Amino acid sequence: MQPFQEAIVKKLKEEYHTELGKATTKQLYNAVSKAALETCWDTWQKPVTGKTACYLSAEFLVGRLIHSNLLNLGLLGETENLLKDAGINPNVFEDVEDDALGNGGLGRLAACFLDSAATQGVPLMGYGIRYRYGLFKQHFAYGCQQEEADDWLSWGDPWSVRRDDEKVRINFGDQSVWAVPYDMPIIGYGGKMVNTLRLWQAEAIAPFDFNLFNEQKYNDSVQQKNDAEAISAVLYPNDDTDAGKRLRLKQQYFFSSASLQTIFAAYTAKNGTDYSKFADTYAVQLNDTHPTVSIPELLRLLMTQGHLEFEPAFQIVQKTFAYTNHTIMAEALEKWSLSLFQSVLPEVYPYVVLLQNRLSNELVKKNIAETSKYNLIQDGMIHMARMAIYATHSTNGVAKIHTEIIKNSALPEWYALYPERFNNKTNGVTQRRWLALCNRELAAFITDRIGNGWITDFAQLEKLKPYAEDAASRKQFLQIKRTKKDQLADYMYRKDNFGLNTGNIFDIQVKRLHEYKRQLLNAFSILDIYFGIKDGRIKEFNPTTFIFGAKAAPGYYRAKGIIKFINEVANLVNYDNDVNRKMQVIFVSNYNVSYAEKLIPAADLSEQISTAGTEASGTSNMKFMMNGALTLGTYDGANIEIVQNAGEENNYIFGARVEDLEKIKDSYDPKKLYAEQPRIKRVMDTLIDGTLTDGGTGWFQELYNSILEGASWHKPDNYYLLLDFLPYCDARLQANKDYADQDAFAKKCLLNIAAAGPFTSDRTIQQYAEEIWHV
Ligand code: GPV
Repeated sequence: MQPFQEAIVKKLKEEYHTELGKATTKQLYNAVSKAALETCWDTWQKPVTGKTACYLSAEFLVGRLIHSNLLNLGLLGETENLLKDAGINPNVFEDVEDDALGNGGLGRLAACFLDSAATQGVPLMGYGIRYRYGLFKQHFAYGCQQEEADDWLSWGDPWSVRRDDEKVRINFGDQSVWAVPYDMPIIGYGGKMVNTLRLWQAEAIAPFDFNLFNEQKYNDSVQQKNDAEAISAVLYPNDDTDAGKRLRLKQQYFFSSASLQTIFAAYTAKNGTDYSKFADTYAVQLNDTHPTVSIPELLRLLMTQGHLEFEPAFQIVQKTFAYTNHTIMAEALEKWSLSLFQSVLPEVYPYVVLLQNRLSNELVKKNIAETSKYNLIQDGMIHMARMAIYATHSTNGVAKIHTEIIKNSALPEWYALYPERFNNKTNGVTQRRWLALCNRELAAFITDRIGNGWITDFAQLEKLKPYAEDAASRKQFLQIKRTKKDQLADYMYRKDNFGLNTGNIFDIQVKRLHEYKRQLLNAFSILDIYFGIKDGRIKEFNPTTFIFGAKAAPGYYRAKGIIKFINEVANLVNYDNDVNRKMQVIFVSNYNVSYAEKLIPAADLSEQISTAGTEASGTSNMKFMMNGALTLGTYDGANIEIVQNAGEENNYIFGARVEDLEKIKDSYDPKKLYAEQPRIKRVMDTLIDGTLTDGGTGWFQELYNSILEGASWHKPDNYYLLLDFLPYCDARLQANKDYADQDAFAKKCLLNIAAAGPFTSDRTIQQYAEEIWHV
C-alpha cells in the first residue's frame, strides 16, 4: 500500500473503529478527506509573504470537494485503486451531497477563481458566509417546483477547520454576535500552494440565559442564540435580484466586517499603526455589491482604531478596494433604504455620510450640477453600486460587451467622471473541474495528442486544432461523446428515473430560471418542432433530447410558471407516440454543480439564448465549449468572444443584437408578430387554449399576458421572445440538419475545444492579479 492509502485505513480505524469493506459512505468520505487534508497541512500553514488579495463574496459555490482536492493533490488514482481493491465502487462519493453555498454563476465563478489562484501561486483568500442551509433542494410535484432545506452538514464537514481563536465581534444596532471562522484549504493543482477560504458563522455572545430558564421561560432563554444564528442560517435564493431585506443587510455586514476586522488586525499586528503600506499589503475585490459595506467599515476601522483623519483613510480605502459588476439589470443594482441602513448599522452610517460629503465636494469642483445620478444617498436610498465605483480604484465588467454596456449605457455618468477606473475582465472557468475531472475520457484524448500541459496552461489547447482535420480523432471524439451520454443516462436514471435515448442529439439548457435567460423561448421552439413534425412541415429531423435544468427563486412567480409549462410540454411530447421517437423533453430536478458535471460533457448543443445585452457573461457557455458542444446562442455576454474565437461558422448564432434592439425598442409590437405569424400564434396559444394545463393556477394566462400585454412594471414581451422566435427555430433546425453529417459536426466540436484556451479562469485570475491587485 502507498502511504496515503495506509493513512486512509488508519483514519477509518482511529476515528470510526471500522475498516475499508465495512465503512459507510459517510465514514469513508470523512476519512479520505481528513487523510488528504493532513497531506497538505504544512503547506497550508506556511505564512504568506508579500501582498495578499482578498476576494469578498456572499457566495462560494465550490461543489463537491473530495474529487477536485484529490485530483489537485495527485491522490485521485491511489484513492480509487484502494476503493476498487476493497470491492467499493470508486464513484461512491457521488452520493455525498454538494455543498451549495451559492446560487449560480456568481458563486461558481468565485470557486473557479480560488482554484485558479492557488494553482498559479497567487495568494488569494476567499471570505464569505458559512450558511447553515445552502441553496434549497428542488423536486417537482405535478410539474411544479417544491423546495426543501439543504442540510449539507449532515455529511460532516471534513474540509473545514474551526478557528475559535480568531472569532470577532460584530455590532448591529439591535444585537451583537460572534463571527466564528471556518477555514477551508484551497489546494492548487500539484499541491504546491494552499490558500484559504474563510467562511464566517454567526454565534451568540451569550447563548443561554439561565435566569430565564429557571423562570421556565424556555424560548426566551435561547432567544439570543436563535437571533444570532439566524444571520448565517440560510443563503438567499435570489439570483441577480435583491430583496432589500433586513436580514440580508445583516448578512452582508456580518461577513464584510468580520473579514475587514481580521485583515486590519493582521496588518496592525505586523506593522503597528503606520497604515501607509496597507494598500500595498492587501487588495480587496468586491464580488458585486454584496460586500460593499466593507468600504465604510474599513473607513471606520482606520479612523477609530487607526486614528486617521478622513482624507488619508479614504485614500487607503480607495487604493485597497476594487469592484466587479455582474449585472446591468436595473432591478439588481442594490439599494438600501436609509432608515433600514441607519437602524441596522448605526455605527457605519456616519462613514457613508462622510463619503457622500466628499463626493458632493468633488462634483461641485467639477461643475456637475445634476447630482441625482451620482449621490450615494438619494431619495431616501443608499446606492451600493455608486459607492463601489466611487470609493474604489477599479470597476470591471465580466465580458467585453458587458463592460461596454456599463460604460456607455448603464452607468455612463460614472464612466464620464472616472474613465480610467473602468476595465474588462472576461470570466473564465477552471479546466481542472470542468474538463480534467468531469470528462476524463476527453481529457485523456487531449493529453494523448498534445500532452498534459493544458491542465495548467490552457492556451496549449490551440495545438489540438490540426486534429480537427484528422478523421480518426473525429471518430474517437464522437465515441467519447456517446460514452458521456451513456454515463449521464445512468446518473439521470438514478436521480430522476428518466430513461434517456442516448442515440439522440443532446440539446441542453442549464442555468437559473430567469425571464431574461428565456427558457420559455426554448420551450416555444420545442413546441414549434413538435407541431412541425406532427403536421408534416418538418420532414427530416434528427432525433433530439431537449434537456433543462433550473431552479427558480421561491418567490419568483413567473419563473415557477415557466417550470410548470416546460414540464407540461415534456408530458405532451414524451407521451405522444407520433413524435416520441424523434424527440424527448426532460427537466432534471435539483440541477446543481454535480449534475452539471454529468450534463455538460454529454451535450452536443449548448443553449445560450438570453436577450442580447442581458447576460453579463455566462460561464456555462465556456464549460460546454471546452467539452465540445456547439453554442446555439445570441450575441450576448461571453458568447460573443466564444464564437469569435471558435469561428461563427462553427456555432449557431441567431437573433437581434444589442444595436438592433436599441433601434426598435420604442416601436416593438409583439401583438403584430402574434397576429401575422401562425407558428408564433400556435405556440403562444398553448398557454391559454387548454393544450397544456397549469392546474388552475392562472400561471399560463399570466405568462401569455406578460408577452402580449406587458404588466404594470414592464412593456409587452420585454425580453423579445417573439422577435427572436423564428430566427431561433431556423438556427436550431439548421444545427439539427448539420448533425446528420456527424463527421462534419465533430470537426466543429474539435475546433471549439481547440479555441477554448482563453476561457480558463487561470487567464482571468492572471489579469486580475496583474492589472488590478498588483500581486
Ligand atoms: I449580480 N450573476 C449571478 O449569478 N448572480 C448575481 O447575483 C449576479 C450576477 C451572474 C451573471 O448573471 C452571469 O452572467 C455571470 O456570468 C456570472 O454572474 C459571473 O460573472
